[in-house]
Amino acid sequence: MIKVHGVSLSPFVRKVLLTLEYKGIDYELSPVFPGSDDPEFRKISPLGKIPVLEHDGFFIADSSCICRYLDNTFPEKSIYPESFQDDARASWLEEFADSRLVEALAGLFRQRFFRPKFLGKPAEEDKVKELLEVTIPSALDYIESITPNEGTLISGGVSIADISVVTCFLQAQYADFEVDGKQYPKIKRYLDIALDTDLVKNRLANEQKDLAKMMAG
Ligand SMILES: N[C@@H](CCC(=O)N[C@@H](CS)C(=O)NCC(=O)O)C(=O)O
Repeated sequence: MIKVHGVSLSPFVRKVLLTLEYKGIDYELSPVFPGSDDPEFRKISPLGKIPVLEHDGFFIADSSCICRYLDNTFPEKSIYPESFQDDARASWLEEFADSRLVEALAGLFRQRFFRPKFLGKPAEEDKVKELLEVTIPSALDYIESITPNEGTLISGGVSIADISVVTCFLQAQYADFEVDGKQYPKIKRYLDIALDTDLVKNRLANEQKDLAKMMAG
């Protein structure tokens, strides 16, 4: 049995859920909030971060470690390219997404969605300005430069690079962020296709249900 400890509104949890759903693996989501100091959670997540994967009594933290473990354990529909160079490039884009793109797009989510909805505080406008004028353009300039005119980020099919990058843009949707197609035509084309897949549409529909539950209780 597979259990994911975390909440689906986290970009890193979403990355794992998209991987499971893409590969058609059944799982259960066990809600744990980021930074939980529950001692049982700290045993399985020494850094206190979500997600953590549980598989038949085996526990592993960190979305990158989890996705690699899942792909090794369930090799059907692999999300890691076969060639060593493509695999390295996919891992690099995963790393860029998990660091710089998360900082930019989840940063906006935090300001415009998380603070007002969950903390009852307004966005910090100086931070929003910095995100919109500096952090996000710098991250998107790079993503635009590596996005192909057609197909997936690494040619040959969906990879961990696509899953990691797309989860960040989904995060930004909660902050009403839209990619400017004039400035970033390749990202726009790529996202229009990704967002129209059943994989992404079903994920977002499930997030809405999770969000409604969270807001209710
Ligand atoms: N490198 C980790 C990062 C996970 C992460 O930063 N998760 C955030 C939630 S989006 C978290 O749990 N933060 C709580 C904290 O840092 O205390 C991964 O890929 O899983």
